[in-house]
Amino acid sequence: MKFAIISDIHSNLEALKATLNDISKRDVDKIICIGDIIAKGTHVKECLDLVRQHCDIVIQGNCDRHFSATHDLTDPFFSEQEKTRIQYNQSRLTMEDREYLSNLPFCFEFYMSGSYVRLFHATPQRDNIPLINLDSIQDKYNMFLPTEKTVTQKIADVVIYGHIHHPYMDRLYNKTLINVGSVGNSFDVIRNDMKDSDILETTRSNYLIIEGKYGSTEYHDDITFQFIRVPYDIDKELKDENLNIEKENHRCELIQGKYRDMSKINAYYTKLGIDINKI
Ligand SMILES: [Mn+2]
Repeated sequence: MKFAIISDIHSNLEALKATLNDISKRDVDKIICIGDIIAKGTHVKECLDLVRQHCDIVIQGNCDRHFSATHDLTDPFFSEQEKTRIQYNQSRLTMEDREYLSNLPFCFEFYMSGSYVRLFHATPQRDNIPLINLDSIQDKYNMFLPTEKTVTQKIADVVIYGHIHHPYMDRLYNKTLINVGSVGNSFDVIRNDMKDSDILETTRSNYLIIEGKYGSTEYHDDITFQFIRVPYDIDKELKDENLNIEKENHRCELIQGKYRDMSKINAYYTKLGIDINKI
């Protein structure tokens, strides 16, 4: 069995089409989306429709939950920018779309070639955490532990998640931690003009293929993890940008691979005693 795992499409239609086209050439049995179909980009409804058409399993991301929910926009908690983001996304969706997004599951789990694999959007506790990639060993270990939101109370052997928008694989305590990266909003937070490579090393679409014996609790068969990067037409995606109220931030992320709110990232690392501009 071969599963393609996609995440963080963020209303980027060209990226999603290029990714689905690449998947279609690889003899994949199922496509699993692990969240954040909408928000940020222009093509909200188009991306949701394509995901619903092509994906066999869809997990809820923080943006799917937040932008499909009904909010009291007179609450001073919402900034003008946040109100506009919510209104833009909801203006592109039907009530049925919003119900679909708000009822998506939190987690999906299965055995594959002996390994217990758990998929969720960000962490087993919640779908939203700061965008970090220098977590402590303890933070990483916690990613494998069950919570009241996981399907079973097993400790996972393999965890596959999204949310941070850049792919990586790590190993600890015989376990494997994988981030699939983002289809439509790939960026890196560790940046330095003197050290950075070509930006296309970052800004292409990212997804993962996992292949092995589905449902098998025995270590008799091989298991494969394959990271794939797909180029897509960024200029074409940005052509309809006049519709999008977040266009400056959005262009910066898609073209330069830079997260829109670096002050949030800087504040997070400062608390850990790390000056992100000096690493
Ligand atoms: Mn996201």
